[in-house]
Amino acid sequence: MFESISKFGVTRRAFDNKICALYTSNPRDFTNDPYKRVDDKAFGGGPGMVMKVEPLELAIKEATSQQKTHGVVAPLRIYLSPQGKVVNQQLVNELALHDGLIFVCGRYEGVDERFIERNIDLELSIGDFVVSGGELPAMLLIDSIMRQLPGVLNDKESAVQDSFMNNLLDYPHYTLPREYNGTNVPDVLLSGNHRQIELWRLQMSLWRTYQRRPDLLQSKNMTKIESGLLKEMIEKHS
Ligand code: 9WO
Repeated sequence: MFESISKFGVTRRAFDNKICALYTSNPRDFTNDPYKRVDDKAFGGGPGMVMKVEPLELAIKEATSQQKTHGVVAPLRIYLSPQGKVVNQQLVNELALHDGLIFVCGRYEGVDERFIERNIDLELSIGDFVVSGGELPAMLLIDSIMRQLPGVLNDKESAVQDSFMNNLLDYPHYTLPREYNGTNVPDVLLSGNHRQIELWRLQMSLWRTYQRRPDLLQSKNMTKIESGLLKEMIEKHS
């Protein structure tokens, strides 16, 4: 599964340029029974199986020593689960400052709680929904974190990233053809007036955020220009 981020796109470029490295450890390689069991029935009964402590602990120990060989003394150990703190861009930016991260990806109904208590620094969720395992949430998080590492995005890509990261939703985008099925591209985008285009894009970001994610605006200190642009849109639509 993890090859999908090491073999394509921006993340592949980062790995190829050795900006960061990705290693995987499989708990099944650390089992000591003939059936290589990583899970067992839940005490107390109920549906689903629970991942055993020991294979996970041996796997995280191997991952920790792997990081030590690269000079990472104390990697931050993250467990992905619906019970974790929901991730946002600010937390992604903070995680990108760590020398090394270990992502523990559960399966089945979850992992033995004693493993989490003994080995996990941070339990994280990517949203209030359940998927089949922690791998896809981990890859999503790794992608978002890697985009914050110096040298991963080129100037154009990071400009887009920065504009989106000012706690506003993105503005609408258009490309050829100019006219499609009777619908046109907004005139301002064809004007060549870069200042007007910049203001229009900011106003669209503010208006979209106001309409779709007013919660984001709560935590944003708007400038006089931003407040004026939003006020103009609210009055226009009221
Ligand atoms: C499976 C299951 C089966 C029967 C009854 C209850 C059950 N709960 C689960 C379950 O929550 N499985 C999780 C699968 C256990 C931890 C790893 N898995 C997971 C992680 N699903 N969704 C996530 C996840 C991680 C981060 N952000 C959002 C979701």
